[in-house]
Amino acid sequence: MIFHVLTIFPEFFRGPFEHGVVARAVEAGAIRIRIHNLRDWTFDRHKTVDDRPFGGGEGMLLKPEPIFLAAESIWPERKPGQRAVLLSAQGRLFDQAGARRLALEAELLLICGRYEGVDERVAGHLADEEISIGDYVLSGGELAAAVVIDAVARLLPGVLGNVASTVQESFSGLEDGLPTLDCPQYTRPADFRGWKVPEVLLSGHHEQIRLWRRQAALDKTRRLRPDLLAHRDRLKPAPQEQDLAGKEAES
Ligand code: 4GX
Repeated sequence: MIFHVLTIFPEFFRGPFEHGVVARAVEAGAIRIRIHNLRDWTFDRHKTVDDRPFGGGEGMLLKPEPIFLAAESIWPERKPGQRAVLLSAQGRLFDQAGARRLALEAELLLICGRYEGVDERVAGHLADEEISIGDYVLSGGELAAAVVIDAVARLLPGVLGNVASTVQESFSGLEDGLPTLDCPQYTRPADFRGWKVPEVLLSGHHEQIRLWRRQAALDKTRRLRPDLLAHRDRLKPAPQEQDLAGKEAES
């Protein structure tokens, strides 16, 4: 898979991809990351990428022309499997399902907004979709693009040594086909400052360990991310209603 990034801060991407899984994926040839400087598609003396909003208002917007020219230079004719994504706080929320979906593409172009935003014609007529990595405001799309690349790259064949590790963990762990958080995990020492590892994990009883882990994952999800289970309960209302009916009949 090829990741293209369009940015006014190309230096930003030197750091994040020099280490870890993404760096190894590049070295192994599983992915390519090409950073494109938006100012390369400006033709005035000052390499202007921004301008004031029509109708007035605070701040500056990225102009459409350099962004369209860059995209048309990267992909002279747009083919299936070439997907352009605008990172913005207005976008659809990025999640593990979104990462799995993008991992099916051949090439991604991640367009990083800056300033107060980007001329809306980029979202309307160039980007295939607008993605937000979370409900908070970043100072630019660069960190968001790095997050998307990391989450997508590790799903690609040949990137992670252990394929099973991509299905076991949070948000992919299938509990009735829906995500839960990871179960709590422990390593040595079995007693750290008096805080003991749950006995069952030291027992060697694989079936008991499996049951404990499933319950612990559910408990932790209920405590920290009840929204994930609310989703599950909405999709499977029947047993709950039966339970309630039973309880009402008892009392
Ligand atoms: N997840 N931001 C982008 C400028 C901007 C505004 C509008 C395009 C359209 C963000 C996020 C995020 C702040 C990045 C605004 N670009 N991006 N920037 N949350 O907050 O992705």
